[in-house]
Order: sequence, then C-alpha cells, then structure tokens
Amino acid sequence: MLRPQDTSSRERVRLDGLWAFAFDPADRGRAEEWWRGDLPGAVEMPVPASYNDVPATREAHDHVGDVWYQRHVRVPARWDGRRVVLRFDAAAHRAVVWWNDVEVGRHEGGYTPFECDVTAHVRSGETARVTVVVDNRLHLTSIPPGIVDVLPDGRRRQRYFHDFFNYAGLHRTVWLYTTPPEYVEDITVTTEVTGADAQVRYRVDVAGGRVAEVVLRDADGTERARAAAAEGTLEVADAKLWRPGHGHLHHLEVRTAGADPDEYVLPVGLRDVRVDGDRFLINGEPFRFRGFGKHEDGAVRGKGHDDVLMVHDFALLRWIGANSFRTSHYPYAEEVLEYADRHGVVIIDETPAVGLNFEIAHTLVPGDPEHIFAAVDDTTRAAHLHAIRELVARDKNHPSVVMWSIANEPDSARPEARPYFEPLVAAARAADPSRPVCFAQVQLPPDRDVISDLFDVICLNRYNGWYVDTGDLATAERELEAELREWVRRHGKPIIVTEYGADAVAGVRSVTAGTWTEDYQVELLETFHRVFDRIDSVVGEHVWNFADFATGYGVNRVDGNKKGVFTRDRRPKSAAFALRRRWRGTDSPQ
Ligand code: BDP
Repeated sequence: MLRPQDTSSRERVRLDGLWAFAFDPADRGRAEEWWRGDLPGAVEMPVPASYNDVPATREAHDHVGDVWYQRHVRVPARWDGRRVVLRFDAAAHRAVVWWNDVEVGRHEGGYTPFECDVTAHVRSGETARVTVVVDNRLHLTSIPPGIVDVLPDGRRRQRYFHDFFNYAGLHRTVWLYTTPPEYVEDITVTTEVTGADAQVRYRVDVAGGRVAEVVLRDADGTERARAAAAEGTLEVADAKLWRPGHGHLHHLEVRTAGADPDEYVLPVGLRDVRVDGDRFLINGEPFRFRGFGKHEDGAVRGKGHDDVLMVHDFALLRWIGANSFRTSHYPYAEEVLEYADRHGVVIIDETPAVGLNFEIAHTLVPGDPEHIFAAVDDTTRAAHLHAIRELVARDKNHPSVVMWSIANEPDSARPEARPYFEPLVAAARAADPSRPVCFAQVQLPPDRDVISDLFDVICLNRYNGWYVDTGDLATAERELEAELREWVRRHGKPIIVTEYGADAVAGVRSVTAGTWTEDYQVELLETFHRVFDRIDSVVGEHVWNFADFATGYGVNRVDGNKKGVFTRDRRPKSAAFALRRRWRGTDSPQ
C-alpha cells in the first residue's frame, strides 16, 4: 500500500489537529447513529495521540469500548474530477468511518493504515462531516488477543496478555489526498546486489491505466536506468548501495500513460539480505545487530506518533552506538521506517501478534481456557494472517526492514503451535520471498520448542538473572551459555537475543547491586555480553528496552516497565553509558 505523496499529479492534506471527541462507555453511538450530527457532549481531542492520558481522568485512562472522533473537512474546489481518498495511518484497534451520512470504510487492526475512497461522495468545494468510531476492545479473536470482562457494577475491564498499556485512538496522521482517476495503485520492489552492480526488480499495479515510464535516479538526480513496462528488472552498474549506517537512497519515478497521467516517486535502497549458515548477511557482509526492542510510547501522547520524539530517539540510538531495533510489538508509524531508510538504521519489523501465550500472562481467572490454542480459533488465525499480509504490503519496499517477525513470545511449547504457525510462516514467505522470517521466542529451551525450525533466524527473549535465577548472575551466565550452545548445536542458524534486561528505577544505586538498581541492570547486561562474545552464532543483541514505558496495572510494575536504558523522558541510566562503551568503544560526548 503506497503512502500518500505530493507529486505533479497528487495532492494531500493532513487532517491532524483537534477533533471533536466523545467517549461512549454504554455503546449508545452506533444505535443512535451519532455520525448523522454533532457528537453529543463532545470535547476536543488531539490527533494524532492516544486519548487515554489526555483528559486526566481515570475513566479516560481505563476506557473500554467505543470512542467517537469527528471533524469537518473542506474539499478544495480545484479537486473537481480527482479521485479523493480519506486515509487513516492507524486507528487502534478497529474503526468505522462515515463521510457525512454514508459509511465509507471499516478496518480491523490498530497499527496498519486503511483507506476510504470517497470520490463518489465528495462535492468539491463542500464542507463534509467526517466521523470515526474507534473501538479499543481486544478479544480472543483479535490480534493482539484479550478478554473483556463485564463486572457486577456493569463496568468493563480489559484483560490482555502483553506487557504494555493498551493505548488507543487515532495514533497517526489522517490524510485526505487525491490521485488522477487512473492511478498507480501499488509498487513492489526487490533489490539484489551482484558484485559492484545491483538489480531492481519492480512491479507496478495501475488501476485503470498503464505504465508509461519507470525511471531510477541516484540521490543527485542522475538517471541510472529506465523502462517502459509495468514489470521488469533495472540494471544499475557500479551501484551506490544502501548499507547499515549509510542510508543511501535512489528514487524510482513511475509515470502512467494517458491525458491525465499519475506520478509516484518511491525511495529505493539497493541492498540485499540473506541468511547463510549462522551468518546474517546484508550485501553479502555479516551484520551484527546492536540495539533494542522499542515501543511507541511517550508521556501524555501515549502511542501517538510524534516527530519530536522520533528524531530524538534516533539521535539517542546514534549516541549509544545502536545500528538496529525491533518494532516490538507492532508495526510502527511509517515515518519511523522512512527515517530509518534515510539514515541506514536496520529494522526487524514485527506484527501485533503479541500475547499468544497464557503461560506468561498472569491475568487468567478460573474458567478461562487452559492454554492459548484452546482459546483462539480460525478467526484469530485469519486476523493474524491478515496482520502479516498488511505488514508486508505496507513495509515491503523499505530497505531498512531486513526481517519479518511474525509474533512475540507465542506459546511455542504446545504441540498445537505447529499447525497454527506453519501456514502463517508459509504466508509470510509467499508475501515476501526476499526477507528472512523469525519470531521472538520466550525462555523455552530448544527441546521444548516445537516451531523454531520453521524460521530462518533464532530470536530469543531471555531473562536469566531477572525472571529466572533472580539476582544470581553467576548462575545466569552459566545457564545462558549452556542454553545458547544447545541452540547452536541443534539448529546451526544465526541467533539474535531479541530481549534481555532488568528493571532499574532511575537513581536507585547500590554498592551491592541488588535487583531494581541501575547497578544491577549494568551487571546483568555485562553478564549477557560476556556470553555473547564467546558464541560465534550470536549475531545480535537487542536490549529490552530502549526506554521505560507504560504498562497495565501490576504488582511487579512500578509506574510501568522500568527495563529502559533510558527513562520514559529519555534520560540515560547507567546502563546507557555501559552500552555506549561497548557499542562505540568510547565515553566521549560526541
Ligand atoms: C517479555 C516481553 C516484553 C515484556 C518483557 C518484560 O516480550 O513485552 O515487556 O518480557 O517482562 O516477555 O519486561
């Protein structure tokens, strides 16, 4: 799915800002058809943002159910005769959209964009009323899964099996944009590197028309290759490659034929990715992942995309010497991927399939199904499949994305996990044969895991010294090493430790380095690093987490998860300096 653009044939308007907003705890809005007029009792709500922390009430924070957003949109008179599209970059977790009185679209899944073609309903020059209902409920049939309990007092309470707060709302930009009536619907690009040259295999899907020309230009605008077909391979001699740390981009200009041609310009990075034995190769060179699992999370705005925080986070990644991160545990805003493309940051791109596991949930009550695969069904798997396809459709052209992670910490010990995952892995490979596929595996030794052989890279989330052998780093070191060696022996694939870490409350120090101190966090990371440095097949270290983040209520959470190397407001803990020494080999402030 192509991102909106301004080109010679396209125009876009951001509908961000303050929208009218109403909570609907009793589910009245759909029955009373609130889209037909002004929202009752509306307040103002910023977009993009999570709504939860903005109104400063417990009800808003803990709301379970529908909320309504509404605003008026003026359609420029000059758009007469254009195709007009209303696009939501994200609505967590599902939404229905009306243009005036007409339903124009609905979407399931909180972290991927969806579009409503409103051409038939638009009268250029008019002011239209746009209304969106957004439902944050997680069910056993949604991705991620959850359970909504109705309490004796009639309130709803949301349970979920993942460790980050269920922020909701319009988290990303809303666009109104135009294309010509015949338009470029999609472009798919895969790139390969052969010696000094590169090949760009491309396919353009045009709705109602045909391709006139496809031109690949270098960063300085020099034409490097050209074609006139909808599909083909462009040869680039002596190519300037996209590399980790060097986000060199080319641009593929696509123009359609006819009296009202469309133009779309796609950034393209020339690079390839391959797994060879226990190496992870980018452009044929072994790559070692240094970085973090992150979250989209910040004070007040929750998961609302914010360019300020994004650019700052990338600056901190650079400061600390990280070269990569995982979009734990859902697809991040496209702005993030584009930034990573431009700056050569490597990404493991994850679906929102987090919490397919009752073993680590601690939120079950009597009467719940015994294990996750007894609880989910074909609808859940269809939603998971849909999430994989939507992720690949959105992110397939980003050079920064080097691997798909199709789940985080599913219950991979259950025999039922295998028939559940086999078709999903096949679907991921079919959707994109050019990238390896992985999942992040929770604390299970290789002899208990029933699905890892299906994947290209072994990604392990390990909490030795924290959840296991708490406070005992000597045992943690011994057991971690023994376990990793067993993974090497059985699978011979590259290993990335996609999570390791300890909670640390910033400012709590101790000469005896007890748990929850900054000092213990440092010692635990150093323990893991000694083990990684002794095992060649470990090609990646992603600390959990980049920054402290909000979670649901819990007796083992102090105002959220404190495994951040930075605090939630991005101040470094001692661990940040320790990692910087390891990853950059320096203490200098530059
Ligand atoms: C892992 C999860 C991650 C949690 C982390 C933790 O993948 O989402 O936040 O543990 O407990 O199990 O800190």
